[in-house]
Amino acid sequence: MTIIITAFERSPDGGKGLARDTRVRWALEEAEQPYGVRLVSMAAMKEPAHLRLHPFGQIPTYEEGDLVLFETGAIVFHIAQHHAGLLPDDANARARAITWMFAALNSVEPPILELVIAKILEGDKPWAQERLPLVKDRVRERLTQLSARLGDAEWLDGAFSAGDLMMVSVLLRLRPSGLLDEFPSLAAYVARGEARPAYQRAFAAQLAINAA
Ligand code: GTB
Repeated sequence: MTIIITAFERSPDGGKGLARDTRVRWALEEAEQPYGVRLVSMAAMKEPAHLRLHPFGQIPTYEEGDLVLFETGAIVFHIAQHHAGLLPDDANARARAITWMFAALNSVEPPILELVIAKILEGDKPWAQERLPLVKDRVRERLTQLSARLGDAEWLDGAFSAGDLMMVSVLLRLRPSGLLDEFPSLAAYVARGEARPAYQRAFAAQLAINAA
């Protein structure tokens, strides 16, 4: 069954791969699943046709026959559950990999999003300069904890999994801030993720649309 995802007609990042369709593309590439992409404008995302797929009027969405999904966590989990390559067979290792997916989305991404909001949406507020260091320190706290757990390992728990895919995707959003470089082991971890052929294909596919 053909898989169709949605992505920005033109991503505001100009092809840096930071929009969330990249993590879905990456999962599909790791799982060796072909997919099509329907590009949507910011206006079309808020129209009834797209709202039927995504209640919050966002990208990405995922369609596979009668199945319609939104939320990248659910989409990547669905792909990982149904195809080899993203979750270990051993039940406990699988549960731990899923735990890392949730950790990426629920414990690491929120402070990173706070930073993005503080810089981009609130940067001109009179209190912004006072708040920014506090927000950055909350990101640093999570990165300190994460790098302590990663240690010298290549991936978070044994072989590369959907947990790493999600964590690397979340950490990539930090790159423009320079904060990632304060944590060399995490910067190297992200670079290992980016070096994977599946990520390279996913990145190139979104770049082809956004750099045109
Ligand atoms: N929790 C949802 C998920 O994980 O799927 C969040 C989905 C989401 O935030 N989608 C964004 C969106 O559709 C695109 S990815 N925004 C439009 C809207 O809400 O109206 C977020 C994003 C946007 C832009 C950049 N960038 O330019 O660097 C990076 C990430």
